[in-house]
Amino acid sequence: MAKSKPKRKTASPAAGSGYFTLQEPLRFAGPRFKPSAQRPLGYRWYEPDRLVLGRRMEDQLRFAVCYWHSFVWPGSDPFGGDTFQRPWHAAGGDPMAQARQKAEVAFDLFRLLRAPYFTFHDRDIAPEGATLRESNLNVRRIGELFEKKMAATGVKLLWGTANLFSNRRYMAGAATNPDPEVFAYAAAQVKNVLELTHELKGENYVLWGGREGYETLLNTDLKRELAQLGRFMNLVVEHKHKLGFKGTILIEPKPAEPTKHQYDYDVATVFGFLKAHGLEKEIKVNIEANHALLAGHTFEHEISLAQALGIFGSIDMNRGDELLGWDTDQFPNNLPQVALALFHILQGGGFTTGGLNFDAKLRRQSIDPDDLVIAHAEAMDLCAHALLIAEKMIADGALAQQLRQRYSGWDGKLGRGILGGKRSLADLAALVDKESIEPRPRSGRQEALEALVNSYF
Ligand code: XLS
Ligand code: CA
Ligand code: CA
Repeated sequence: MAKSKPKRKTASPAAGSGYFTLQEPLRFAGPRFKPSAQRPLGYRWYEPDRLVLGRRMEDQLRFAVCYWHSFVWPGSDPFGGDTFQRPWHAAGGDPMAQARQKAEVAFDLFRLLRAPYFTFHDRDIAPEGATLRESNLNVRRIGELFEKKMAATGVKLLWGTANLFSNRRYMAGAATNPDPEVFAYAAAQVKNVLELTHELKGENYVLWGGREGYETLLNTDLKRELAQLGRFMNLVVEHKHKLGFKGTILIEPKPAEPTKHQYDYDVATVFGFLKAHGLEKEIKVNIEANHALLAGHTFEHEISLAQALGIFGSIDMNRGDELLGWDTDQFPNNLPQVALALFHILQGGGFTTGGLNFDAKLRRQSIDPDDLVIAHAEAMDLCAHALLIAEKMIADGALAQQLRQRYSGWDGKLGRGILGGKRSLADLAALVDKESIEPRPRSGRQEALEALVNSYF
C-alpha cells in the first residue's frame, strides 16, 4: 500500500472538547454588549484587528493563557483539597491519557478565547515518571501533541519553563541547593524544556526562582548559593546559544513565597545579580503584578525600572489582594491599575518577544468549567479596554509633555554639562557662587496629574 502523505492538521480548529458550554470562539460584540452575566459572551473591547498606536490590538497585547492555574491546580488551599474535580484529575486514570485530555481542553479554551499564546511548566503538561529520563520523555510526547495542535489552531507558545520547586528533591532549592546533584538534576530538566520550547518556536524561556531562597541563615551559605545561581543562569544562556534559540531568557522576580526570602526579590535585585554575573545583556525580566505588590512596589514601578535598566521583557498579568500578604494570583479587574501598567509598557515601545500572560487563577468556589472561559474573557476585555485608555494617554501627549517640561533643564547647557562629565564638584560650587544660583522650587502637580489621568477614563 502506498504511503499517504502525513497530514499536517490532525485536529480541526473548530473541534470542541465538550468541556465548556461555549462552542464557537468569542467575537467582538462592541462596548454596548453587556458583560458575561448575559450569554452568549462576546468581547466588548477586545478587537484583535483594531489598530492601536500602529499595531494590531492582538499584537500589542500578546495574550497568553497559563496552563498551571487553569488546568493543573485543583482548587486546593491549606485547609481543603480539590474543589474543581477536573476529569483529568480523576483517581486511577492513566496519567498520560489524562495529560492528553487536559491538552484537548486547554487548546479548546485557547480557541474559544482566541488567545494567541499559552505558557506551561514541564510538570503541568505531563506526569512525572520513575526516572528523569521517563519524565522528560513524557514531556516530549505531550510536546509532540502540542506541535500538532499549534499547527492546527495557530496558537503559539509565549514561553516554557521547568518546575524546579514542587518535588521534594527541590525542598532546599534547585540551583541553590546544598547538594550539587540537585543542581545537576535541575540542569537536566531545564535542558529538556528549553529544547522543547525552542522546537515549539517559543518566544521566551522563563526562570522563576521557585525555592531559590532560604528559610534561615543558620543553615544557609548565602555567598555560595548566589554563586551557584549565577553559574546556573550562565549554563542556561550558554545552552540557549548552542541551540540557536532566538527567544529571550527571562527571570521572574518575587520577594517571598515559598521561601521566606527569595533571591530574585524584585527588578532592582535581579539587575544587580545579572550585572554581577555578566548577564545583563542576556537575561531580561518577566514582571508579575502580584509579585510587585508583595515586594512593596507598584506594578508600574517594576515595569518602568526594568525599562530604565534595559531589561524589560514580559509580564504576568494578575492582581493581588490588598488585605492579604500572599500571592493570590487573581484575575485583573482594576481598570486604572491595568491602564497605567499598559501606558508604561506602550511608552517604552511595547512588547518585543514578551507578552501578557494571565498567571491568574479562579477562586476555589468558581467550580464551573465555564468559569475558566468567563474569567479569561473578562480579563482580556479589561486589558483591551485598558489598552485603549493607555492609547489615549499617549496620543494626547499631555503626560509626556509635562514630563519633558519638568526635566527640560537637563537638556540645557548646565544639565548636559553635568551629565556629560564636564563639570567637577568644584566647578559646580564655583558656578553657584559666581552666578548666585538660588533654585526656585516648582510644583510637582501630583493632584493635577492624577486628575488628568482620570480624565482619560
Ligand atoms: C509563582 C510564579 C510562577 C511563575 C512560573 O509565584 O508566578 O507561576 O510564573 O514558574
Ligand atoms: Ca508568575
Ligand atoms: Ca504569582
